[in-house]
Amino acid sequence: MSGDLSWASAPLTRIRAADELADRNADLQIPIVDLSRGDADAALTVRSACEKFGFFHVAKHGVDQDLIDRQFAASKAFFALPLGIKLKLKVDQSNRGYYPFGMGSAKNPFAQEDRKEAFNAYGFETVPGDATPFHGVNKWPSDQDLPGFREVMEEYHREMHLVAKRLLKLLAIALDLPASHFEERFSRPVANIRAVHYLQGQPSNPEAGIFGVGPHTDWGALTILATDNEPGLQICVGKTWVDVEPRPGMFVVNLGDMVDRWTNGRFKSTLHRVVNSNERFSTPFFLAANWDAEMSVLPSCIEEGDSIPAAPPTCGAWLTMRRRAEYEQRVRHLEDASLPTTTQCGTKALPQIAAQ
Ligand SMILES: O=C(O)CCC(=O)C(=O)O
Ligand SMILES: [Fe+2]
Repeated sequence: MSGDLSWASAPLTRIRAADELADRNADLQIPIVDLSRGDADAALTVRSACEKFGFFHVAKHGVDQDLIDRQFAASKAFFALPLGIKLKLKVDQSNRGYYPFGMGSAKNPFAQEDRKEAFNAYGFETVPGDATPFHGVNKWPSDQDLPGFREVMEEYHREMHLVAKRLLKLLAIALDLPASHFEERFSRPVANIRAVHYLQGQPSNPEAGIFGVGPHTDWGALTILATDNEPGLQICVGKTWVDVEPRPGMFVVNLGDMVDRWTNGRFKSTLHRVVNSNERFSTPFFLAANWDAEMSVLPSCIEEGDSIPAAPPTCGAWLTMRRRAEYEQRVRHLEDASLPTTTQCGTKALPQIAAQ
């Protein structure tokens, strides 16, 4: 990786916007985008949701409830496997396979380990042994260990990718761009599903820095989340953590850092976390752009006086930087117990990445 990395530590404009939101005492209901409506209509709700919250629910998305149920059944069956079988699939630099409980939080270096276990699979694979971060081949349990798991997860990934394409179209329209604007930079996206299991008997305790998932922003472009309707997800609005109430049959969508950067902070990547009391299952689908897509700011989102970095990184460099920076920050926290154990709502989430 080379180039000017100072770009990555530019201050986030979303913090200023979040404060303004608190001052206006805004309505805290996260909007619902109905995908059965026409593009122009749906895009209007997308626009206001992305400007205010960076989060929205998606209704009438066209994905069969039966597939969602089968996905959760498969995910529960996977986590119920003996640990020895799951550990045969332990994640490596390709980010594919099984994250054991207590392995560490990839996203939140401040909190203690997330109280979860997870399984990751990507839609696009390369070759075994590809040393590029986030590249490689998926790690599936054998048919003997868990018949049918791979098929359901692959089907679910394909469906999520279709929903994501529709959302990218709505995002483009919401930004007054041609509907196909984002197609090129998402022709071979870095896209994964992650089945997550928040364990029974491991409740969160925010004061002690203990979370299902610690406060973080997502690194990619957008995330489509299905849950088992057990509450837990909270988002930071102004200086307050706000519960995202489960809405059966709907997905929760949030924007990641890439869209925040492309839109110069107009569309937000919002700090969120999971504070759960009970066992919980969720499956986010994370969509980032093509590995070599540029993270340059959309010209229509640049206002006079904005300082726009000259050398934005590629999507791949960005993902790699985020992972490395948070790993390094975690090491610093392990070495220095006096550092804060969690990110406060309303403070900056992105780790600083030194220019080199
Ligand atoms: O499980 C959830 O509700 C959200 C998980 C999440 O934010 C993440 O994995 O990035
Ligand atoms: Fe997240």
